[in-house]
Amino acid sequence: MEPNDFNSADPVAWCPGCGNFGVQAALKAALAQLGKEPRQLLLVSGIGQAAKMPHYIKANFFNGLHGRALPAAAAAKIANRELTVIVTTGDGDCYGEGGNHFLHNIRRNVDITVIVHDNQIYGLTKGQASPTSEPGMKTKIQPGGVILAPFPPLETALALGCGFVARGYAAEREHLTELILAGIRHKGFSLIDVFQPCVSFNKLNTYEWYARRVYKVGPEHDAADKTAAMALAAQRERLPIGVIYSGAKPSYGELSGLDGMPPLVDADISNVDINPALADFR
Ligand SMILES: Cc1ncc(C[n+]2csc(CCOP(=O)(O)OP(=O)(O)O)c2C)c(N)n1
Ligand code: SF4
Ligand SMILES: [Mg+2]
Repeated sequence: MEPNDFNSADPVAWCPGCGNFGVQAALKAALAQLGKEPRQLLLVSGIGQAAKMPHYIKANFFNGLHGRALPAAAAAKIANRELTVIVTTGDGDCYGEGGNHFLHNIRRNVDITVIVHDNQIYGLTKGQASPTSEPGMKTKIQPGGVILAPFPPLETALALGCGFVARGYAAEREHLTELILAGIRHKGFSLIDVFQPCVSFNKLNTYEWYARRVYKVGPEHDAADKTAAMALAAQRERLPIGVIYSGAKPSYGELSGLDGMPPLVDADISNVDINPALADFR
């Protein structure tokens, strides 16, 4: 497969220069290397600029409510574990409006890959602070600057026992491609938080801002060492990108016994009569 095999016919409505283009290119390259057909993939999203991604990639997709991508993705994977299920979501969508789903789907550990386009702002709604906005950043809604400490996605995921925690940068496409592939190949919930400059509304966290801070995690980091992972995730001056943590953990399919059974999508429902159940709702 080639990246262009995943081109969609939909016109792209992102601003020129948006970091989302880098994430899109990395995702298409990763899917090409994975070698699966578009029909074997499911992209799931909620609402936001990041959540438009499934429109711009040729694959099955489900575009649902703001913050609600994760339960839909987990349910689809449980029903049809042959599908490769990938969520493309924003920092607001995943950590704010969908924060509770984020916490409990890490615990649930269904085998899905979650790519968070972390532009540290609400892009679609034109520039309000998001859960990951820097303190002091001024917006139209926060004219005196953000006063809250940011939500720490990597540390939160590690504290909840997430089996794969990574961070990428939209301008480091080949590096991000490798992270996405590693996340897809990990069995269980995998988180890839991606720094994604929003050139129209985030005038603080620009390409130049990230270039001064982002660095690649070197081979000296042992991604199986959770204490070392937590120390990396806690860095605030320099910002590490790479696989922060990777470790085996029983997935939902293994814990529930579903992995040993035929997938729900293949179940024989010819003898199932749902009318009595529906009657309860009349
Ligand atoms: C429940 C709900 N709350 C608020 C909104 C309005 N809304 C739509 S997108 C959005 C913010 C999106 O920000 P983010 O998830 O970071 O995505 P981005 O556009 O930055 O990629 C908001 C607040 C909504 N659609 N539904
Ligand atoms: S508003 Fe920001 S996040 Fe949305 S498309 Fe434009 S640059 Fe990208
Ligand atoms: Mg955002």
